[in-house]
Amino acid sequence: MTADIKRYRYGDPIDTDAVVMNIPVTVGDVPGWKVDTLNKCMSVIMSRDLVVYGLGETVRGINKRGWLYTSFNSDDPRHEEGKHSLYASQNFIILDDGKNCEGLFIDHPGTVHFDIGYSDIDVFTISFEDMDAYIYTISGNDPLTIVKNFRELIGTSYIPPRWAFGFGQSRWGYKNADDVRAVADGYEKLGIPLDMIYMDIDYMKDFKDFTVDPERFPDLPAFVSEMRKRGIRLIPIIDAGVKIEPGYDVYEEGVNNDYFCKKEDGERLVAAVWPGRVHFPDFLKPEVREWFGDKYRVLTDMGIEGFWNDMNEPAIFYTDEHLVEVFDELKELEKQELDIWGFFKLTELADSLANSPEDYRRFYHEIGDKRIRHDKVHNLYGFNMTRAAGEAFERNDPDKKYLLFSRASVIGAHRYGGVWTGDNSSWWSHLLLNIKQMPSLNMTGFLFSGADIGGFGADTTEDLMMRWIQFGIFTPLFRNHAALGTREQELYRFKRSEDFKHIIELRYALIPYIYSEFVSAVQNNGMYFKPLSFVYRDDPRCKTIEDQLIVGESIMIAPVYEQNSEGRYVYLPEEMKMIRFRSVDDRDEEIMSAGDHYIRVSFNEVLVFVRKDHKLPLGKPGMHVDELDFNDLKNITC
Ligand code: MIG
Repeated sequence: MTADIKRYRYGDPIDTDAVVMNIPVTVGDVPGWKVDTLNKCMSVIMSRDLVVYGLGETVRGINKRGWLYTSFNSDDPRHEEGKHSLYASQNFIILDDGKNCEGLFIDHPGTVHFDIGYSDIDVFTISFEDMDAYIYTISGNDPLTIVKNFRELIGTSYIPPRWAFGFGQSRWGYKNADDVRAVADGYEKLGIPLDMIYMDIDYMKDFKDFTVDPERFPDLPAFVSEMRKRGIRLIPIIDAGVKIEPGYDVYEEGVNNDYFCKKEDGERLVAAVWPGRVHFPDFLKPEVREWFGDKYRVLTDMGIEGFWNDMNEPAIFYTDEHLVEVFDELKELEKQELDIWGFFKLTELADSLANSPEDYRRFYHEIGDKRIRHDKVHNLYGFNMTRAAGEAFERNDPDKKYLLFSRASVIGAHRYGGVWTGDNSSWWSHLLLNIKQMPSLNMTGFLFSGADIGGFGADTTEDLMMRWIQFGIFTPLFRNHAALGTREQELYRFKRSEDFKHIIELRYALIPYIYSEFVSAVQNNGMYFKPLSFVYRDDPRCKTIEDQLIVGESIMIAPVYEQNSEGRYVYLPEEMKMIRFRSVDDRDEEIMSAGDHYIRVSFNEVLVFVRKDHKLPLGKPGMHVDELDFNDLKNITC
């Protein structure tokens, strides 16, 4: 296999641990690209037919042509198409003109710009702030072979426990055990299956990692087992920053052992995030990972079996230094008579406080005996936080699987956990974005992934939630999550709760298929979600279809993602059997010919298309994954 992968070296690359194979360095430049080390960039002319795939979690489409994407993990909750960066940086791309294709992996932990026909519609330029990188070329006859070869290079993706394929309910704002109980009650009362309830930052004492607020959760171990008896697992959040508070063990140990990131002058960086002033553990150091990873035991000892790692870009609300600068400038402004430009400056100044590029240049990491400025290895931070947890679980509990996923990510992190796509909004466009992000994430090794279903920010509507759930039942990570202050969106709150129940039951009946397809995609370095064009290579129509996906090997889905729509156009690359599900048992089947069809899809219906010569196994639903019978399956064939 290694014959299909070549490695090129530029400058003095930092070891990122993205790859698990040691490929010898080929002397010379990446073939086919014009490399300009002086200007720190490389470019290629794109033919008219060329499609560019990859980049994992970004805005816009499956075909990345026509935009500028920047790899720099960013806590930006407005995932609009004008943005260049989200929380993740997956620098793997596939160039495919239908006949020839090639994969490229840019192994670099700092800022990388992918200008894919933005500055010049025909030119693809990759540029660096520091051109210290290993660049891998991955060959293969088709995109799936390239993905397979690439994934061998980066190592096997994370597999969560089977129960993590159940449905999870989350909301920022469940304040205490009673709030969580009420959620369990709400689902139970209507008989809607549920496996997980997530605990957001409010469970902690003053937002301190590895603490539990004794007033809100007076006896967490007892509460964990109470919920387990009801078939529900609690999944707490862990944030990256450690609160500065004398007497708090995590803070004290971090200070005493020199585990926190420092500034140029050797003082520890002080940033403000949820707990107030915090220090950032230097996760790039193995001993810090070991220490922080072991801390998860505080919660696993109480019976907790899963976590989500947040704020690990790391997100910074402000630093002491930057706050002083901004206040100084504000005072200057106050002295002047405010004109319109002054007014704009005023609002910009306040906005400039969070996640400031200067702050990311203000602190350092220690890698071996080298001190490296944070911005140069920025994208490794979240990876190494998740790795800290993943490695600790394996070290301390090798026979057990934990659920683990992260907000920030980079290639390498896929071996330790999954990802969710962060703070989307309750917008129809973000349902479509979710559909498009999934196959891109899968290419880059992130198979256990999903979005906040129903949307995190803004107020959802019942119909948006319904259509989103109807797509979400196919995503491995299947979680309804919403922001503090937004409309409550637990499924039992809606009027058509019966319809929601039927769709969630359908998910549970599909779990035997979903789980086995997921695991086999991981084991074979394949993709659980594929664009149609990866499967139907000879059908040129498929490369333009981004709102239908192949799920596993057997089925195609065509979700509805527009408000008030009563159906949609679906393109069938070949004859398939369409199943129209209203519930697991209430369904119709119809053979559909290849070609374009307008298909009506009522509010309570999900369409599944079974591919020719494939079968879809369907089980019986249950209230929890542990209750499902994975052997009692009925095959629907085409
Ligand atoms: O600044 O913990 O993306 O899922 O609910 C917001 C509160 C912090 C961001 C996460 C979101 C979570 C929220 N967190």
